[in-house]
Amino acid sequence: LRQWVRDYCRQNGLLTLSILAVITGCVLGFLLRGLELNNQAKIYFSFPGELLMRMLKMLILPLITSSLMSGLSAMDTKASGRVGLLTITYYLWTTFIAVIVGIVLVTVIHPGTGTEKEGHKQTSGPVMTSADALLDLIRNMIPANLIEATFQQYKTDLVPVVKATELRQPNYVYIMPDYTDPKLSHPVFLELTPAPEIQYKNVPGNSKQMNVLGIVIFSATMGLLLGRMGDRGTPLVSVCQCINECVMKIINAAMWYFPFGIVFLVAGKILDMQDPATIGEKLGMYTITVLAGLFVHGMILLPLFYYIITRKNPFSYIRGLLQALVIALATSSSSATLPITMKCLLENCGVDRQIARFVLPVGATINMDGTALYEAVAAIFIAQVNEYELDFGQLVTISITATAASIGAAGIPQAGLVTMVIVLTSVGLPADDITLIVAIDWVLDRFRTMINVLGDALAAGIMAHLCRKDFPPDGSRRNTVTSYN
Ligand code: DAS
Repeated sequence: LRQWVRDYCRQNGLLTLSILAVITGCVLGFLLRGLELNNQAKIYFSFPGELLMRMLKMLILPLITSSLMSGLSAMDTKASGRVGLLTITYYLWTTFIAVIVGIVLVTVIHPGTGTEKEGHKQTSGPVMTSADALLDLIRNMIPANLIEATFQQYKTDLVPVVKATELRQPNYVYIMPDYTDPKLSHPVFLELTPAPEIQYKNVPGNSKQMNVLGIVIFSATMGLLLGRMGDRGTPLVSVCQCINECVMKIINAAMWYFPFGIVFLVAGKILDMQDPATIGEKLGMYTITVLAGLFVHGMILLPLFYYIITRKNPFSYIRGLLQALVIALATSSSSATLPITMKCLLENCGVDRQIARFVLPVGATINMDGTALYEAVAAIFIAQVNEYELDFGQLVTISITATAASIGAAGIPQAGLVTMVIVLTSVGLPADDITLIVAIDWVLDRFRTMINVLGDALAAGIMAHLCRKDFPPDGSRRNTVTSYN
């Protein structure tokens, strides 16, 4: 019995503690809601959870840049081209499938029927087409200033939960105070003029959300070029290898703090949420539609694609990812979960290191199946509440802009809510109506983040299988430029 307990704790101890931490956080949050803590008490209470988020976010950039540069530089040109093309194609395909699942479900269930709009004044939303959304996406693939983009990525951790103000002024959005940040203990009005070429009105900082995309593209390009430089690139590749290994060691050291941080992270969010009763009667069917779509896509379609391609049991693979899925649920940030996802893939799922180092950072940035599905469902739900019949062309527009908006969403809490404005305005729906779904978003955000992480991880398993000839499990590399493992 003592040996069994020792083995169980070594293999599943952290996962068990993390799951118990989520449950404890929920119970504690609901118990403390009755005490009606003031803002100051909430800030102190959320402090351990904020530390957990900062630990994870601190690792995002060094992990993404070092993984991509060391991963791609170790691939030969043909292999990296094949992996890159297969990965991007797979990501776009699964994201589009997720959107179709969402559209079918929200059209069949029709959750918007009977949901009234209280106290809403319609404002003339900005007219923005799918082309605008796609242009904004492409624009942000090339950040004008890489250093600024890096710091902007950090700045967007205070993701604006957009709430249309009585001001109804263009370019102003009301940022709900984020209790975890003492500087923001009062509402903040932000002027947003993200892209001089196109003045989006009432569209929250989507441009700012997307700069991680530019960093990923820069790092991937550097990795490819380093691979071609042979010995001349060795010093920088070695630096990237060392940074990558240091990041993984920091994760191992920090992981035992996670359960403690998760309790306060989850409880802190529950303390802030609106009355569950009012959310239930107005947004019950909407919540069920989104969760049903996420379940169909994440637990049926994605595992089916994995089985069809690899002929392996997808659920034993998913079992190895549970720690990452729990962190995604607790943090609602796929970027913050990235270090844990990388660790699960390498240690539990046996995915080749070079594949994981390329597929995961790219996936955490552009592959968000859960977000795409959610944005399509939410946009059509809002159209139903407005009794606004969408024609086929508008459904096609929603499927394109939801895919583009999910690609542009950063892997941080409620990024999907922010970029969803692109989808709403592309079919002429008022951006203000986001406030119809804000109340439940913090819950749905956790589940769509889990599906985002699951989609990235399953993609890595599929790419490892499809490219196994280039990356044989014995670690020998066929005609690679450098011999890094
Ligand atoms: N929270 C985002 C993520 O980290 C997803 C979203 O906001 O839609 O993936």
